[in-house]
Amino acid sequence: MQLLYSEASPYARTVRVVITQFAIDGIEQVGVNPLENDELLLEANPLAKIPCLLLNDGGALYDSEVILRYLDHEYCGGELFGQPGESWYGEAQYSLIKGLLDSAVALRQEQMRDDEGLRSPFWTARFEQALLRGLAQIEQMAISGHGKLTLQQICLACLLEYLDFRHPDLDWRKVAPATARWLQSFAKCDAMLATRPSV
Ligand SMILES: N[C@@H](CCC(=O)N[C@@H](CS)C(=O)NCC(=O)O)C(=O)O
Repeated sequence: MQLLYSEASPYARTVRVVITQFAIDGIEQVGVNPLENDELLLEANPLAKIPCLLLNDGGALYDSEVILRYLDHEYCGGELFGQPGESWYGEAQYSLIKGLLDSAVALRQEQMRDDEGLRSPFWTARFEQALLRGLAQIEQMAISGHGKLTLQQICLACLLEYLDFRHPDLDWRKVAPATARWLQSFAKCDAMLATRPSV
C-alpha cells in the first residue's frame, strides 16, 4: 500500500501518527504536494486532496477519517473508534476536532490568498474565532486527561502543532492553558516526533 501525504498536512499527520504508533507495516509513505495536481493523486482521488491511501487491490481510500477507520479495523483492533454507539460524545469530540482542522486549514488558505490580494478579513476572523471557541470548549472536555491513548488526543495534538506551525500568532494557549501543558508532553511521544513537519 502507499499513503500519499505531505509533511505539512495535519490530516495526513493523524494517519501517519497511527501508522507509527501501531507499528503498521506495508505502507510506503509517498510525499506529494496536492496543489501541484500530481497524476497519481488525481487518478486516485478526484478531489486532489491528501491523505489518500492506495490499496493493494488498486483501489483508493480517502478522506482521513475513512483511512483511520480502515486502519483501526484492520490493524488496531477497533481501539480508536470503538464499537458503533459506544460513545456518541466521543464521536462528537472527534467531529469538533475535525471541524477545527478544517478551520485551521481554511485560515491557511486565507493566508495564501494574500499573495493574490484577496484575503478576506471577515473569513479570517471567522476561522480564528471558531478555533478559539472550539479550543476553549476542548479545554473543558478533558480530552487530554485520558490515560489511554485516544483518537481524539492524536487528532488534537496534530491540530495544535499545525496551529503553531502555520498560525504562530494565534494565541490559543490563552484559552486552553491545561491543553497546552498536556501538549508539551504528548508532543514528545515517538509517533509525534517522527511525523513533525520540518518545512
Ligand atoms: N476532509 C479531508 C481534508 C483533506 C485536505 O483538505 N487536505 C489538504 C491538505 S491539508 C489538501 O489536500 N488540500 C488540497 C486542496 O484543497 O486542493 C480529510 O480529512 O482528509
